[in-house]
Amino acid sequence: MKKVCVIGLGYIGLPTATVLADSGYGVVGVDTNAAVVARINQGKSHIDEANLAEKVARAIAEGRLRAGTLPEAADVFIIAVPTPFTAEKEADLAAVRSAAESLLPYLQKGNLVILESTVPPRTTLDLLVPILQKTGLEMGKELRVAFCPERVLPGKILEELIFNSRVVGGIDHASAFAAKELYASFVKGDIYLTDSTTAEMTKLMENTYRDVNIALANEFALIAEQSGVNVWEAIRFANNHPRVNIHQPGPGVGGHCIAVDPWFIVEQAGPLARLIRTAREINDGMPQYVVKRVQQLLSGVSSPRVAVLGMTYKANVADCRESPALEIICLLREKGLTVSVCDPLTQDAQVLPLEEALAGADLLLLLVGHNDFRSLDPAKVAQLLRRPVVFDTRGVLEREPWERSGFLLATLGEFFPVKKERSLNENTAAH
Ligand code: SAJ
Repeated sequence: MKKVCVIGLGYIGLPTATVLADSGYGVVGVDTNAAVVARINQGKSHIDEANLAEKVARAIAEGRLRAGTLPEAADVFIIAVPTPFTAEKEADLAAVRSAAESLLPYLQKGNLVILESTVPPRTTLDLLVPILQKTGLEMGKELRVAFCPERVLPGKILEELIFNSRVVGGIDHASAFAAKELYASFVKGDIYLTDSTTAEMTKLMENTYRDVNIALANEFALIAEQSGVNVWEAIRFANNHPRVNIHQPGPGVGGHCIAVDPWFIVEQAGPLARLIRTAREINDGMPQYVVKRVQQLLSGVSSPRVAVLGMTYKANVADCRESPALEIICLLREKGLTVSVCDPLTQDAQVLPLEEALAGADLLLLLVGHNDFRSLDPAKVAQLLRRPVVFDTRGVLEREPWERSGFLLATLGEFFPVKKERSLNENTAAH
């Protein structure tokens, strides 16, 4: 049985360690956070991901997985540590650097080191390999080195780790083949071999493609508002074209991937990455736009209260990292508005039960399209709010039932006649 050491037990590392343990490997998971290590050794998962907790519990109980704060000698080492970006939008590779350094005392001839963290192109060759060369082992020949990006969707990680195809980039053929052998033991999707830099770029291109297309959808939404078009309807019709896939507008792009990875290309390519940079700026501008529309909808209301539905970075996940909802909540409070938040999927301290969050609010602001919010009863909501106004930034609320309950339903990307706002405020005065 081969032994694998997984460095970094976060959203990718822990599921990967668990899937490897389920595939017959002896797995040692390593994390600098001692509390995380202790929790995993108790058979618990600190990551909120479908089916992960029970898999961790079983792998620990059966002795196929254990966690520690230091690496151990093994056949394969996988580095899956965070690679955030700095305030200057440059890749922060400190965790990759220290993870690689931590392996040096344990590396032996014939080992394989795989980097899975998303990194700028050439990081494997220019940062990882020089560190590993301190072992004195000949790179490629004596120590195999590869870059293999993950492409799993949070909420479906364990399924996609197995069924998605993978790109494996070796620093040489032997490294690529060695990495393919590891992934072939659990991946049911296709495995494509290439060099490490192409694999690094492939990952960044996947997420940049998505960010640019989300920016296109957001730009369509702003244009639709000006031109009397319902952007959601137009996107649905356009996407009936066999070769069109317009994405969904929204209040901004969150998560630690799509909002981050394109900057790694911009960092490397500079002035060549004009569209990529502009797309980032469009998406990062959406929170401000939403706040401006909220202020319009609340014009004339004294000491306005906003009830926010959703603070996670996307629908039906519990993760709030880089969530545009958090930025919008902050911006609204900075402008002196009272903001209450409801989100059934996160335990954040500021989250209130639905009724409490809605009580007395002048505007209901839907920022995340959780399933729970799609099935809200407009009549019940109307009884809780002070003004029957809802701003849907995800295009998930059905217009007819909300308007039948007396609501003014404003939707991002739909034409919203200013006169309607005035008439509503006149109504409110009498309300
Ligand atoms: N979003 C929109 N409109 C859309 C799609 C998404 O506004 O049409 C927003 C979401 O609300 C969210 C953000 O973009 O705030 C990112 O959401 P996402 O659905 O792109 O998902 P992530 O970031 O959880 O996962 C992405 C995936 N990449 C691609 O789909 C190309 C996933 O496969 C990657 O593995 C992951 O990034 C990653 O770890 O890189």
